[in-house]
Amino acid sequence: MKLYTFFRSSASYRVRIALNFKGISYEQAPIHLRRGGGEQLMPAYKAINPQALVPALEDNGKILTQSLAIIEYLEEKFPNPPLLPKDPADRAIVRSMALGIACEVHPIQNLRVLNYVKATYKQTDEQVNQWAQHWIELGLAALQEMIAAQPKRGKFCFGDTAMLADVCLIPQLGNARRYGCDLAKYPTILAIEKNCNALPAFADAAPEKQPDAE
Ligand SMILES: N[C@@H](CCC(=O)N[C@@H](CS)C(=O)NCC(=O)O)C(=O)O
Repeated sequence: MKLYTFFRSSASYRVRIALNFKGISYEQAPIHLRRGGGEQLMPAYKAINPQALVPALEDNGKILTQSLAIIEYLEEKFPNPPLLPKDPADRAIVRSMALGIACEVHPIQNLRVLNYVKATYKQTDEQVNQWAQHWIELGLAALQEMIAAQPKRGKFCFGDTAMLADVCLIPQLGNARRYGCDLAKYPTILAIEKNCNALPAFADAAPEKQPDAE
């Protein structure tokens, strides 16, 4: 498999965790999101992913895009170890936590959205950071409440095994720090982060460990 990725991209980071978690070996094709105005916008990459976003995964000649679609593909093809619980209601809870980050938080603090807000509405870097912080903190607060409220409370977002929600949470925390969020408000989440990063699948997927890290 070949992963089109950028070390600092949190959506790519999700897929790197999932690949490691399932013990799948893969090669990396780095796409630099800033160099030359952004390699994701160049025709060579848009031919791979017309959405001009990383990640994309190439497997057996097929190109897959959108990190959660890719991870669900990996889950179906390589069910063990699982990233979703067995019970349908539990699966829905874990997916809801994951989507709370991937659909509600991440897209509105993404590079192209922040660039647009900054340029079109003449915002300063500080104002743009405040925008990102606002949405990230709203999402993390909601997630922390969801984690605390469910009876299967354990070492991870849902029980004692890392799952899809954790795969989305850990990369989002990197973005939270980059935009200056105060993470001390989320002790449950910080404890989960520690437990996740003790696992090689998570630790090896960290941005600073990637071949294209700067
Ligand atoms: N929903 C997409 C999000 C992908 C995404 O936003 N990727 C970012 C990096 S984390 C990107 O490529 N940004 C490029 C840009 O904003 O121009 C997914 O989960 O794959």
